[in-house]
Amino acid sequence: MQSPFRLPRVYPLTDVRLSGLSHAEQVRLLSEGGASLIQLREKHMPALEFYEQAKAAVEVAERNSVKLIINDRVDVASAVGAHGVHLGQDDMPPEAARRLLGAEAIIGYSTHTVEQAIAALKLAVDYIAIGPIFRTSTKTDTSPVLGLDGLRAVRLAIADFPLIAIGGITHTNAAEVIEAGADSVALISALLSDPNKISDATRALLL
Ligand code: 3NM
Repeated sequence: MQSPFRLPRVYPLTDVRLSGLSHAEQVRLLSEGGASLIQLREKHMPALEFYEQAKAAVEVAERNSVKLIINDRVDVASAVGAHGVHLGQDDMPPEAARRLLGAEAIIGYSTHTVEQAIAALKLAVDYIAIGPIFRTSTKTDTSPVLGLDGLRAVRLAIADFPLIAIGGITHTNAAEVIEAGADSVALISALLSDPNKISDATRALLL
């Protein structure tokens, strides 16, 4: 395992349908608001369109010194030269992604229970995400809500391993999520639901 990956406090994920904006435009606005690590999350586009959008987003990210992580698609991450990939429980195993992307790649991994979080410590991953912490309408097939107590239990179980909390996180509850043990909060709707306020909403969380 490499030296621990330092997570920024805020980890935005893009959503083209929710924001009505391209991935590159979202990366521009999120980085203008101070984000330094952003995940491109795309569940609907054909591969060609996502590849082209991801390539454009990488260019914007490089100009702004932002690290870009691609959700699910190891092939797209490699093809566009992203900093890494974020994998779910049903995606390609992290070890296989590591072989393809190399030792320097940032590999994140979604977990939804204490047991999954503990199991993830043995994998070739740089951080784990735990969720959903609260109810969310952005993702429909989520596991049961963990709440802040569930998050505390995960933190206790994984010691100081880099941990992102996701699911229903807002400007109102972000501080208590960090307080309960997350190194970082991952957000979609709280940052993107008003496309005219993406930079402001990001900046407000980083204050
Ligand atoms: N993953 P919002 S919850 C993408 O539990 C995602 O792993 C989750 O969106 C998990 O910030 C979620 O709008 C949706 O609630 C997060």
